[in-house]
Amino acid sequence: MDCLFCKIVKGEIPSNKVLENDNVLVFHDIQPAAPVHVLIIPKKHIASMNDAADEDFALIGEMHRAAQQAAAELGISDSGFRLINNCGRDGEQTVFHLHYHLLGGARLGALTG
Ligand code: IU
Repeated sequence: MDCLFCKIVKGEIPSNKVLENDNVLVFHDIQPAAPVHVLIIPKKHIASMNDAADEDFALIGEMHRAAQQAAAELGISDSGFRLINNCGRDGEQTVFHLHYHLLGGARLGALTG
């Protein structure tokens, strides 16, 4: 399968890792949109949040735990952060391997449409 994030999981494409366990990988986004901007991905290929099946939601819980751990590791727990999933066309998803963006390190402004 020609999936960029699967290649990162397999180590075929390098990434700047923040943390990794059996099921989840966290690495720095190549085009940061905030002082801290990392991506939380499952090692299992799931194309988008729309494609998550019932059995995937424990894994999605693990992604949230990894986001909390990465925030602590990166020193933004106390100041706060934003955790975002872009899904599909209107969500402006560009990489079709499920991921959360963890953004912080500055005041991010209110969400607008
Ligand atoms: P999106 O939610 O699918 O739009 O986010 C994809 C992100 O993947 C985006 O922020 C890119 O900068 C990021 N990214 C990356 O970190 N490394 C890459 O090689 C590529 C995209 I292509």
